[in-house]
Amino acid sequence: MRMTRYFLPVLKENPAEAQIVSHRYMLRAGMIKQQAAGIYSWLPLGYKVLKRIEQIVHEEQARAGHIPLLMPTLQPADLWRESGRYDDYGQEMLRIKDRQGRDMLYGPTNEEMITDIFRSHVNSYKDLPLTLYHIQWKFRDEMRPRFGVMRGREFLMKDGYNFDLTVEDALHAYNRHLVSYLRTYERMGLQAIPMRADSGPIGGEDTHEFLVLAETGESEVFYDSAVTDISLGARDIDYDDKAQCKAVMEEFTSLYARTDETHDEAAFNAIPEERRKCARGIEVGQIFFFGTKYSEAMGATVVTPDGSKVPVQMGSHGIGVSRLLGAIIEASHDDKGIIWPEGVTPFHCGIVNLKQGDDDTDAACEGIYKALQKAGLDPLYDDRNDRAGAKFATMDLIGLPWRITVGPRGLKNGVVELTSRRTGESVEMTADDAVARIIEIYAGH
Ligand code: P5A
Repeated sequence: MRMTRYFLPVLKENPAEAQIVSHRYMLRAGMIKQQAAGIYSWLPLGYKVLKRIEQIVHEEQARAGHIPLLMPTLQPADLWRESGRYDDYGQEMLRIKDRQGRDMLYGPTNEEMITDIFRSHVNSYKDLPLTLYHIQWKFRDEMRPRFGVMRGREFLMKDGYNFDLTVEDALHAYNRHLVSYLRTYERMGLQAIPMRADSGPIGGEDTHEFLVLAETGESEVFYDSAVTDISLGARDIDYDDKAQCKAVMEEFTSLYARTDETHDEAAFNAIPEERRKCARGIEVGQIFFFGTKYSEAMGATVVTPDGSKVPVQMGSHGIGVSRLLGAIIEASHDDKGIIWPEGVTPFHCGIVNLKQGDDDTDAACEGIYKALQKAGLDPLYDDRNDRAGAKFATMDLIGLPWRITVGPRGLKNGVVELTSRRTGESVEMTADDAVARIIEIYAGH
């Protein structure tokens, strides 16, 4: 993309309404525009990152064997009357009447609807196990929408639902989701710690939230610092292997890590004092096992091998897709702007032309731009007729992890400059080498 043709409405001033750094940078980098409290338009740069995050989520869901579908945002109230949640959900639910006077709602989650799909089409154990998911907009009329996309009213969620014959199989689905979520977050450059939590309006006994530690996080968390030393890394996981998924789940959840809702002072105090941590975190996901809560109420049954009929065992699993943009920025920025991890960056590399209109410099930039595109990468070429300082400031603000700077002085010596946004380190090399280096960096992403 050429900057002169793009739509990147960056702001010079800090917007007064933004209290935390991710919100500030998302507004300043022209990623989002607020349309009403907690409701945003996703401008091109923000939309691009949102799509990259969605893509990672889809890839990791596919790896775990989960199947995508798409349910609507608007739901009939009658489904929620069946589960009893229409009355229970309270003011967070946005209730709407259609022209026939029928009660509708903008879905805050989809347990009822997916259970309805299941009961309409599945009735034998032979069709299990089954995990369906979608990435769809949700609406929760939050009392205090704030911090930009962190606590929106309209927000994008990946929500998945498993259907199993036995409790043991459903617990495997729980463990499988836990492992697959760990991998999803790690690919985005995040450490998200599973913590025992409260199940709230979704229900069930077993539930873990995934928390990214950040001072600006809304949740208070208590944990054993040893938990921050564990990562999934490049382990090869067989998602069908129950014992393997259980072992990973146990490895990540046996050390003390809880949100304030389930905090147990006595258990916490049993941890050696120097490892006892009390901090704040951003909840980027949550997994639940609730057994037959919805299937029993809504008559979603399956015939077992011995011919009897039982309600199907279920759980649900959510990732805060739009919230993740905020979480990633909170975890990765400096005083000049965002620093995108390679896995989610909106453009792979920025190209800065220091002397627009100079034939040699223009030609060198064009050459780099086309070579990167030919390699399947997505560069952003700042071809504006602007001062170098202004171009650098924009690149730093929008946070592309790599920048190639091209100017007449370097070209005289046959070199351009390759700069890492994270370290600020610059290295001179030929344009061909810079392109090759960028291609090599992204080969693993
Ligand atoms: C699991 C999937 C559920 O709704 N039902 C379907 C279950 N879980 S949850 O924890 O309530 O939500 C899942 C994730 O969505 C994100 N989230 C939000 N993001 C932005 N703004 C909000 N107001 C908001 N509310 C929830 C969180 O990341 C949460 O973990």
